[in-house]
Amino acid sequence: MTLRFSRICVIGMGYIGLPTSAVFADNGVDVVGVDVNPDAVESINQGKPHIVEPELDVLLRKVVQANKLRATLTPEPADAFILAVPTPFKGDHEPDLSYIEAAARSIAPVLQPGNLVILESTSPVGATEQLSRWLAECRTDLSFPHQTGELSDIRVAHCPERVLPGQILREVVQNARVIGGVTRKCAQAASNLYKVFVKGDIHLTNARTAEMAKLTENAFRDVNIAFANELSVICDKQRINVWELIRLSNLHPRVNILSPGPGVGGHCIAVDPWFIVTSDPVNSRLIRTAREVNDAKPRAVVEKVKALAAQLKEPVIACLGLSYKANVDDLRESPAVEIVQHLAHDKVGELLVVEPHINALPKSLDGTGVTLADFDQATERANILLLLVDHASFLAIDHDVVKDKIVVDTRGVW
Ligand code: SAJ
Repeated sequence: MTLRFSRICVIGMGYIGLPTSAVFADNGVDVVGVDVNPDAVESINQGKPHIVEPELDVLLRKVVQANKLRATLTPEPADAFILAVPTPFKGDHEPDLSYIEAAARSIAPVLQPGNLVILESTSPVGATEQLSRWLAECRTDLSFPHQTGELSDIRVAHCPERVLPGQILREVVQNARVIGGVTRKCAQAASNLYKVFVKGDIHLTNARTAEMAKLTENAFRDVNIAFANELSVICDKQRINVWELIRLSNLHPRVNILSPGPGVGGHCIAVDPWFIVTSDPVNSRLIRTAREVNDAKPRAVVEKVKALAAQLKEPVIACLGLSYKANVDDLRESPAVEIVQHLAHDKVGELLVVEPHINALPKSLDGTGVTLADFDQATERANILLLLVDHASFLAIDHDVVKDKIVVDTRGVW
């Protein structure tokens, strides 16, 4: 059975679901975008993204005006369904699959024989098969690949996204994709769908390998950043400039150390390695330790600032950047937010936050006495400049302005 995809339904209009929907729509597919948030649905239907991602506004306006993309609160029948919902972890770092389960139960009533269901959300090993089981529970009249293999009415596959926030529209098209099917035909069907716009190579495997591949990529990065962060703490104690050290060490042809920072943030690298650790705690010692090293880094920055502030009569600290990395508005799991929270809690001094990508401080900083300031105002008033995010607008600082200030540059860019 060769599937033709003229209409798809995407569940979850977030950082992945919305750009993916817009790109499908731009390539001629009719897309129904589903989200539980009525404000997001309304905004999308007006052609306005409710998230910040370069060039998404122009593309969304185009496909909404062309009637190729429409958002709604409930799933509708389609040739294929893509689930792009969050997979956070719970208090004990166990993955929370409740959003996937809810999405599965919401599409089950509209499934028809021949449909393809794809899980895009980063997921622990086994989640795609579990998705197939949840769908089967709701639709006993249909057969699913974990039951009847290649003969199933419905195909189920995992196709993890690998795009870099800030570069999503380019990477979603250009990156290679790993597609894992519950069966081979499931993988092939998913591959046919993504070929609508993906220019990178598409590699087929089974669902478990595809799930693990995605977790492995982010755990690899986490472990390597942890190495850099650990070095930065050691070097501080040894009075060695870690940035110079890394630059020199990286001259070796087989050494490539990443950059230390204030910690690791975002909803991917700081989260996904835990899906490996909780699935096999005994054998994942290195991956767990890397998480712990990176999670400890914000506290190390706070202690450094506290020691410097203690030498001043009236410390005024300009905290530059709140997002989890440069040139995005995303504050999720941001080490910069955590550092500002600790500084406020420990009453280290007056705190002025500069974050050009937001208009109001996040709720987590409510009632802390922290104020949002503009760059010139904050850098002029402060006696300590704490660079937390290497936003492009912070890089070209006038060195005369900072020369009699105490500078803590967590990104090594000044
Ligand atoms: N960071 C450092 N030092 C470095 C590199 C990064 O401290 O040398 C920090 C960043 O400041 C940030 C965090 O790590 O706080 C993560 O940033 P990132 O740009 O490395 O990655 P993300 O989280 O924006 O996106 C990652 C990407 N995965 C990999 O590069 C392996 C992306 O391709 C994935 O699609 C995404 O996770 C995801 O959705 O899983």
